[in-house]
Amino acid sequence: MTRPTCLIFLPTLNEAGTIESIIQQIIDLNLGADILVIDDGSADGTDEMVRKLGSKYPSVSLIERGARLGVGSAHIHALRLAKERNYGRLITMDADFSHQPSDIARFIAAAEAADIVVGSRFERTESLKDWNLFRKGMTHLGHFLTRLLLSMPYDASGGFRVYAMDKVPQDLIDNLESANYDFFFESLTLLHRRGLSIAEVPIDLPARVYGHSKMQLKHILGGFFRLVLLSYRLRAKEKE
Ligand SMILES: Nc1nc2c(ncn2[C@@H]2O[C@H](COP(=O)(O)OP(=O)(O)O)[C@@H](O)[C@H]2O)c(=O)[nH]1
Ligand SMILES: [Mg+2]
Repeated sequence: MTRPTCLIFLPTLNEAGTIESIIQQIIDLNLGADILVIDDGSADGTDEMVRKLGSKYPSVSLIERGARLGVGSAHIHALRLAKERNYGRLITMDADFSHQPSDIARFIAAAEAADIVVGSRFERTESLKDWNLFRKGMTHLGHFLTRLLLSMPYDASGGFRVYAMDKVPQDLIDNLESANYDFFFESLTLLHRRGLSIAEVPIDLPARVYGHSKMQLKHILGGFFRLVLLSYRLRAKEKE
């Protein structure tokens, strides 16, 4: 059997309500991809569910880190591993059905013509229609600030992505500093600056009906600090 060339990665923190069905839906797509879950010490049995699926499907694997090291840190872990194991593509998505397995085909199609594909919540006016005002406001503010401070025209803060792993420089992965939600704009900005081509695929995000967001105030404040720091560093580099 030839090794799958695509790895699909899902970070989890207490996603017992959705993890089984999202993995099952991905398997049913018959993409021939490996599926990796990195769990950070879920207390609700998420890890047990993934382990069970892993014994049924050899393509499913689990890395248990035991403590909440951050969603960004989990994505960096997945990027490193995808590089190490020579996967051609890494697809990343949330495990709570914010991102739909049925959209993966559109992402793969877009990846034919770009190094990185990101889901965009800003191309359809209805994309966030079920979200509460606070989350909607935060998402739009984030988009406004990444445009303004980082000159990023894309939806830079989402986790539904495809990476062409041979185009992602190893040193760029090694130098990522963001452990939390700031990973998303830090990584995309640096990839963009390195000249990788980026395509956007419009997506809709349903309101979170399962579980709840794991984002905390400290992540929002930390993200803002990271945004300012990154913007400052990029400007300083431009002046060099
Ligand atoms: N491994 C890991 N996954 C996390 C962590 N924080 C969040 N996640 C997962 O990352 C995905 C996105 O997180 P979520 O809180 O839903 O973000 P939001 O939808 O932007 O509010 C979900 O699958 C979470 O379970 C973490 O610290 N470690
Ligand atoms: Mg979510």
